[in-house]
Amino acid sequence: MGLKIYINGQIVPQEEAKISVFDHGLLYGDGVFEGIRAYNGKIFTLDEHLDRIYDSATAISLKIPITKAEMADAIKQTMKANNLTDSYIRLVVTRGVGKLGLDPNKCATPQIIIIADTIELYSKALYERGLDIVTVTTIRNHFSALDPKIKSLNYLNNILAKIESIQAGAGEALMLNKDGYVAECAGDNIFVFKNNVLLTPPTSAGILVGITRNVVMKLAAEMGLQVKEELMTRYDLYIADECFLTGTAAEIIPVVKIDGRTIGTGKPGKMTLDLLKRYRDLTRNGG
Ligand code: PXG
Repeated sequence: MGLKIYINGQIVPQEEAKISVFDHGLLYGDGVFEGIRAYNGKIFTLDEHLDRIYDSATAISLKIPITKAEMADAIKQTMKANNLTDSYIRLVVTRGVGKLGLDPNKCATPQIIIIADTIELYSKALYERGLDIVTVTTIRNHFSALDPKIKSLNYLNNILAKIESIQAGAGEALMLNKDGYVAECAGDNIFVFKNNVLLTPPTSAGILVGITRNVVMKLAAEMGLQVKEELMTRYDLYIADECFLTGTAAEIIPVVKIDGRTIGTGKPGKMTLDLLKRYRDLTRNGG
């Protein structure tokens, strides 16, 4: 079954949703994106995702040609055209069509693409068993090179990390920053519990400021837990009581092994599962 795709103000069958080979999004990875979820017909944390993609665009001097309200409307129209209530929405804004050469001024208009698809979830078994992750040799981009806060179409840093973890037979790739501090995973943020305190790397460690990360920190604070953004080394992960990853698609996924070492009891942690339950309640029932 073909999807209906939003492309530059029109909703068309996926076969007709095409972009030029001269789009700088393709030629140079020049563009930005978002991954958003909708539950029961309601788009979760839409404003936060819109703020992030407009900020990402601003950071690369790309002016998105429609307003946030128009973008929100376009997303809703795309979901409706596909009859979706539970969906993974991929928003892409490319620099647009231009002559060869890096200069973004060669491109007249940014292209806006919205894909609303069904979501492919990690298996239930994985949530029950927990993930096995490994530290990879690919370090997270330094903010002076390409700030990880920008969710750009340049995802090779993360893909190279992902390839390493796949080759190691692990479920995710743990990335350190250039100073050796824990940054994040290839496509998820990382958290640990130690002595009932929830710890996660600060944004200054060089990470994508995950929207799920922010929601989880808020939920934990509401549960009366102490939450700290702190620089961590692998040591802090190895001695943790519990560990989990967060992301729009994965939500909250327990981690039970890091670099072959068992974390905590080797089973998904109690507090992690409690947080997951609350997160699912919030996303599906509004809390
Ligand atoms: N870190 C990185 C590097 C990410 O790309 C997250 C953390 C989690 O952020 P959110 O805001 O989702 O809590 C991400 C998430 C996709 C896709 O295909 C998107 C991500 C990762 C992998 C694939 O849309 N972004």
